[in-house]
Amino acid sequence: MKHINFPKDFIWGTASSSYQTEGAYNRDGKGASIWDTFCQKSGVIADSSDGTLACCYYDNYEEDIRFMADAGIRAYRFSVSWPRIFPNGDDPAVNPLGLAFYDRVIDCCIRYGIQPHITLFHWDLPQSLSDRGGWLSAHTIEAFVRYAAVICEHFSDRVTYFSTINEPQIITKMGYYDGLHAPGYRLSMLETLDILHALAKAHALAVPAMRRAAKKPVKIGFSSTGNLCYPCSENEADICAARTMTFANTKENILFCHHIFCDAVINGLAPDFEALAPEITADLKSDDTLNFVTQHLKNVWNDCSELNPPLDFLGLNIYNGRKAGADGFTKRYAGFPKTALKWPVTPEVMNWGTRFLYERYHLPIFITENGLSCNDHIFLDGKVHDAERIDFLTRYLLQLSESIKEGTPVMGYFHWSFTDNFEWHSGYDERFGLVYIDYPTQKRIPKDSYYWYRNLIADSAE
Ligand code: PNW
Repeated sequence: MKHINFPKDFIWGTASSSYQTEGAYNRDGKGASIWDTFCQKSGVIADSSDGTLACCYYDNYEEDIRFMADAGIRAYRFSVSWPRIFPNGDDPAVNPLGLAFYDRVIDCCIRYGIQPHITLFHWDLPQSLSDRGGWLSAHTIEAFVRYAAVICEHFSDRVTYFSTINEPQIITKMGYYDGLHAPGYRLSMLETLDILHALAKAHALAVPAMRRAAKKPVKIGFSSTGNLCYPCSENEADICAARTMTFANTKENILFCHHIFCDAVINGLAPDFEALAPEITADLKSDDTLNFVTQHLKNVWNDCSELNPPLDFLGLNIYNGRKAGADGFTKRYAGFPKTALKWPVTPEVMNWGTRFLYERYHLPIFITENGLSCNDHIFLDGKVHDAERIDFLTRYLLQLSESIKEGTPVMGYFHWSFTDNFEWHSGYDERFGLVYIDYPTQKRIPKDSYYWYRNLIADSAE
């Protein structure tokens, strides 16, 4: 029998992001982000909603943090909204009211014994910077580095853990290629990779600037996501195949893989141009040649050996993966378990994903996101019986504990998310929280999974 068994000092946490929870979209001098603007376009958000109110967390943060503390949660990962600090992204002076809000949040965490983990960029790019060239402009990169240093200088007396960017892979794929996320562009795969490179550069320049600005030593990382494969058996050949397919340079993997970004910013390695170029050429809308693509990639990614300042941890956002082996991918049977978003339930990725990524990057790991949307309803007894979430958590955490037993240094787990929130282009219909939000009243109702998580944390401490 396998047991969920975690080290006593394992950090049990929960995660959220600014645009998805805060609301108060124009309060206290905040500028517009690309998400404020994007949501106003018709047809882009499933329920035509936006984040102008979201969870009203701007006013309710204390209630949420108190609920976290009541569950024994030790760490809280949240993001700072860049346009609250610099309304246009690069204003000459910081907005003191923006800093004051996060001062309140952080002081509240500390009062309740919760360790704050700050993410600098969880997708809400100041609209003004986007209008002036966005990530492809050196100016945006400079502005990010300055913003990162200001945040580190101001909060490092109370905060140790900082992440630069959340999921560069989803930013580029969904924001600049599929157009499903802000700013809604549909660039070519080649151009999208230029944006990915710009994010790598912004990260790489921000890290030393943050360390210089910090008042106390800080721990810096970022959160990566992407395709993961797990083996169909424990035979060496199948494990090997799953590893290879995780880091494949095939067309379907290019914009949703861990390794292009991580190889550059952790290992200082350029992408495999020869493998990528033909796949990208096949995707081009123009008749550019293979030569052109190869040369372009080489020009853009020529600085990888300078993109890897030392990091303290690697954040992994893990939701699902594919079963693979020496014979290729395993087709999922009809009726395979899926979450409300139709994401397959594949707990084994927690075990193998963390192992494969540790083998390649050798950094201590935090699971900075994992969770699911399911059909949560308030029942007649006024409770939310989310058995599906408890089942999911049990399976995924069991697999995570297996990886730790095998020696993978996983330091903590941040459940996505603490409360229900604005799920990007899916709007409010998708509910990822341990705590239900009744949006019309903004009432918080802990789901059964909240109590399950509380018991798990208590049991793990024994
Ligand atoms: C993450 N995929 O995004 C984000 O960091 C969160 O803000 C978000 O709410 C959460 O996951 C749930 O969606 C992802 O298509 C979006 O595999 C899409 C994917 C993965 C992560």
